[in-house]
Amino acid sequence: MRTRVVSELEAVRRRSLAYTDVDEDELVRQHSPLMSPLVWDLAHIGNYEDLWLVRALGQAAATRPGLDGVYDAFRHDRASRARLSLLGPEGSRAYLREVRARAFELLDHLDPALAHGDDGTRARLLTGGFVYGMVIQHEHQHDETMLATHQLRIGAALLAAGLPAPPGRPVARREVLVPAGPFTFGTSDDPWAYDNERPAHRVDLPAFWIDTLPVSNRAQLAFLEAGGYDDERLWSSAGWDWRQREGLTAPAFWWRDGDTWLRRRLGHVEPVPLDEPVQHVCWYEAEAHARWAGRRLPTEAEWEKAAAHDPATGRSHRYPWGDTAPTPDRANLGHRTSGPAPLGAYPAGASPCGAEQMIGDVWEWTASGFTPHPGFRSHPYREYSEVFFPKDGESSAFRVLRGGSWATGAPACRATFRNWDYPIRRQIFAGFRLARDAD
Ligand code: AVJ
Ligand code: FE
Repeated sequence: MRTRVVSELEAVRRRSLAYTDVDEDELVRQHSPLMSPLVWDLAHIGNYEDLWLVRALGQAAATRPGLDGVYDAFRHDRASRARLSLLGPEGSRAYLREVRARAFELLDHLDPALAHGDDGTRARLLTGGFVYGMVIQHEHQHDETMLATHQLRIGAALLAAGLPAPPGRPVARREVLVPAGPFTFGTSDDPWAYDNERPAHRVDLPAFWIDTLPVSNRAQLAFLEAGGYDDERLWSSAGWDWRQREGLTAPAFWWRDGDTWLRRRLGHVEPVPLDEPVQHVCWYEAEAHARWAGRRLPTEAEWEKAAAHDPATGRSHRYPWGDTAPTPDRANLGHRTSGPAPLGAYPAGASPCGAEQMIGDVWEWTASGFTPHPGFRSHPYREYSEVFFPKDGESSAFRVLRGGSWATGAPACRATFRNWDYPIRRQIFAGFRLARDAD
């Protein structure tokens, strides 16, 4: 456990530093009102590590008092963060180093603290290394957010290009039938699972069909060329309002040049690759596309059953292929590549029902709002999940996304992992997969 924690903490830090190894002006500037300045994310990562590893677990004083207000995501919205008195780039890096040194020092003295077991709260934080997993995942989540800031940024590429993705392949079956029956939704025993993934509970679903692959750029282009963006009947009323207000006519970062569709991807301009999963579409666009195709988005439970349920054992696995950690031949995660891999690139990552690319490549919008699993208990803080659940009698303002993207760090990805965002968001690395009722 200790070796794993140290290597994951170091790996994610290399990632954060790579995304912020850019000119000072790029770090402090507000690239989009949707995003924080990169330098805010950077020091926020350190502040979170200080809160949880140094203070909550280590019972030590703040590494640098007075920073909590500035780096509290609930105190200041993203668009206002550039106006706060933030640590500068060098100051942020130094803060991260100081916090990390104290966190490592604590880790060296951890076993005696555990053995005393005097403090139930700390013992619970430490069960299965949970609080370390939480801090590692939090940093990966902000790294993905920083990558979305890089994607929104206008200008020549700042980040090194990733490795080439494995080639795609034609997949024989377009959709598969998932038979009716119960499956285990969520988890109670995954040590690093967030509170919102818990507890495991049985859910009985009617049979449904789900696509073996996510929707491609080719299919999104077909929707577009069939007039899908201009056909009000395909859109929900909220979706159509948003489409009108924003003038949506194609996925974000796409434009037409003569007969070719081009896209901007992390500072590079290139033709839209037809056989990749579509990304940078909002939930409303996904919903309209599904209606055009005579299909629908899967519910969150359907998505997880298709990804994780093994009818041979009746169990849900941590990943579609089983319980072993992701490898580059099974899933496109962790920004190894600079985007999603072509359809069919991961036959070894198929789930028992035959669905592919459910983990990695693109987050997949589901039909579901973000609500608590039955028996949910907030842990260790309400602001991670609970404050985003709808109040009694209201419906969720968010939609759940599943499966992680090419930009998601592996420690922050598994079949039970739940992400959520507003149905209008397009800067995230999100696409979708289609489903339908079995009649
Ligand atoms: C789960 C991605 C919605 O970025 O707002 C980061 C993750 N929570 N810091 C977010 C998170 C606290 C969260 N999302
Ligand atoms: Fe955060």
